[in-house]
Amino acid sequence: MLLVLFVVLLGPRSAGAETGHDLWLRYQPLPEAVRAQYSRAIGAIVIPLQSPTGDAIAAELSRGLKGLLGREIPRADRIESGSALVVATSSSPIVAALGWDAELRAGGDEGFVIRSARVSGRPAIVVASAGEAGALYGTFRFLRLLQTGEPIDALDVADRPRLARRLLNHWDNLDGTIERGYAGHSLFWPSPSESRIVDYARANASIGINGAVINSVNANPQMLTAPWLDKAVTIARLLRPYRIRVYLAANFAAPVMIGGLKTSDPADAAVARWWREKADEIYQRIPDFGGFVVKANSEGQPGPQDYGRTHADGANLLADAVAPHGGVVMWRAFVYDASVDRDRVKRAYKEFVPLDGTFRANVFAQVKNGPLDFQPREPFHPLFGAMPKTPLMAELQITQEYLGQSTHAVYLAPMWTEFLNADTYARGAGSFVSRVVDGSLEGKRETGMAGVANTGLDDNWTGHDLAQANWYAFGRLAWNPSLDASTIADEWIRMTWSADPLVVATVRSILLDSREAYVHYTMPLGLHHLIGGDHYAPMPENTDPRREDWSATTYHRADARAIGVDRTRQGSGFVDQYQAPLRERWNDPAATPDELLLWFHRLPWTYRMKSGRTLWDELVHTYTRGAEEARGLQARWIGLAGKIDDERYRAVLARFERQTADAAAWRDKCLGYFGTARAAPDPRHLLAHEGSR
Ligand code: GCW
Repeated sequence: MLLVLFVVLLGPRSAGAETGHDLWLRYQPLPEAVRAQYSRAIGAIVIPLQSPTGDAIAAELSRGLKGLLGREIPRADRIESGSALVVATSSSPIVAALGWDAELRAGGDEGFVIRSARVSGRPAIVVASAGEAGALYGTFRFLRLLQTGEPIDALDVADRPRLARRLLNHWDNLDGTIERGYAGHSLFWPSPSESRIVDYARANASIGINGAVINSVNANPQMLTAPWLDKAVTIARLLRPYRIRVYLAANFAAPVMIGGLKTSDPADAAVARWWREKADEIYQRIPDFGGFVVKANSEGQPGPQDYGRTHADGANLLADAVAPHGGVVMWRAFVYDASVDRDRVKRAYKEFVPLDGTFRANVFAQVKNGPLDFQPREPFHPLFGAMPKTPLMAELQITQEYLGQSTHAVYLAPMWTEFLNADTYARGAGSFVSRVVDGSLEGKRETGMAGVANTGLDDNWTGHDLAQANWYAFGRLAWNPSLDASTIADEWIRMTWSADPLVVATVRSILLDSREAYVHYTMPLGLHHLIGGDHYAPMPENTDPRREDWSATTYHRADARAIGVDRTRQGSGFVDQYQAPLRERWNDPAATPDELLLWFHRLPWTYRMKSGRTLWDELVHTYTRGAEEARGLQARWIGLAGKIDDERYRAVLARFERQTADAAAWRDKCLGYFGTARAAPDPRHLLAHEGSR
């Protein structure tokens, strides 16, 4: 095990204003003693790779080492004197001579080793991989070791990604706006911001992201026309050296909307031909194109059901078009057609489980972590473990649509690890979501995770400086879904803020407590969707005239007697979409954990909680506690004054001020509303709920 060297940067950094642009790749000078030690070990750099990725590796090392060590490290063709850093693939004679071939082959093109070794009789640190992608990832890992002050004298690191496709999904519209984006306009549209895209690629490569869907799933069909594909070609060219493939969101009605056909029916031969030719055209321009993501028959988007066909018919149509080129289709399971079931959270399972086994091999079902929609807390989506024959790509949301957007500090890794570590019991105890996603549960090779990006053209990329941690954490978990939230936080803090133990401990505690605090002051005890159209402010009274399932009242049903949704066998029966013993556990309020209580149960205000309090008192207690916790996060941040750069300190403080005020507003609004519902029933209100049960 490596011992962490304590690298204490004394005081805030003085040179240059901190915009947050550099993310976790700041490469600030290390303390003198550490610098001297590292410099001795890295006398020269040898990179026998003549390729765009080799150039990217060289550029990153030069930038990183110059920043961290304060000097240029010379590039050499071979090791002549002193000690060197070698970054190479199996095809290099240096690596061949080391005899690591079998091991590197087993690690695959994206795996790597970083090892202290002797090359030509001289000491060296060798970053080696079977492929260039692995050499790139190994380089960033090596830089991280330096950034976080690890000793490098007896290195023996080997790693490889557990998931094959690690993607960002950008909900970027072609006019440059971003759906649910809170950090400025798109990096890609209406025209690619080239230098930003290179920095974006560097940041992604540093955490192992290897694909990007560059347009919104609410897909503009124009994306598939020549002028927009030309721009995609440019974007692909910028991302390629960093081993990031471009994927596109496709509009299912494209054959009609841009192809001049009369139908988009998947059973129509002309439609199939149109998609094949479209795929051929895309691959001709973007040979490493990854494939399509499709949102079909969901929230008004067109899809195969418009023609009486199934989701599988639709997915297979596109899958056949990209299959000859090695592409995939990610068919989203975010469907909630009201005619399928009264309870929205049951609908995707009812539509997709019967289709298991009918999708082509290159189709993923892309499934959100929870069955509703990226709420602050949901049980895991019951599709995980329920479609053993279909690769499932987990979709997480990095952008904080329902979690305070770019105003509230909410570190999402604890929420994601809660999801990944959930036991589906699909093949008995230990059938964790992470094992569904990494393919090990069902022996699947097609694996992946998609994160809805929180990036935009804001200087600091993510609006809130602390939201950069969510981008970072997503990449790390897509690489290894077993990592824990605290380890990821530590890495990120050391690289992004400071290695000062006080800063690390304080920021870590803020991050780790933030999500639960958010749940407490917004939607505690399993409450969900207490919002209106902005998905930000509390709106428990929201009754959306367009759709019952867009209302808040549908999801809490508070009246004089009770609150919550009955999803037990007496209610909507949603519990039975889970395996035993979860279905029994969640069918029984006494066995259901407090955090999910009102998700599964409708309970009287006088219900006795595990704490001994009544349900109403517990709600008051939790909202009050949440608002205090928000103030506490702010107070901890204030303790960092003078310890970190002023620019980011102030920018984050301003957001904490708003967060604290918002948390109090959530508490007051929700307790006021529920208190009124409890005290003074509105008969119309009651009737509406009876009717919807
Ligand atoms: O969370 C909801 C969002 C929509 C989004 C949709 C989806 C892209 O409010 O903005 O549309 O989910 O995931 O398709």
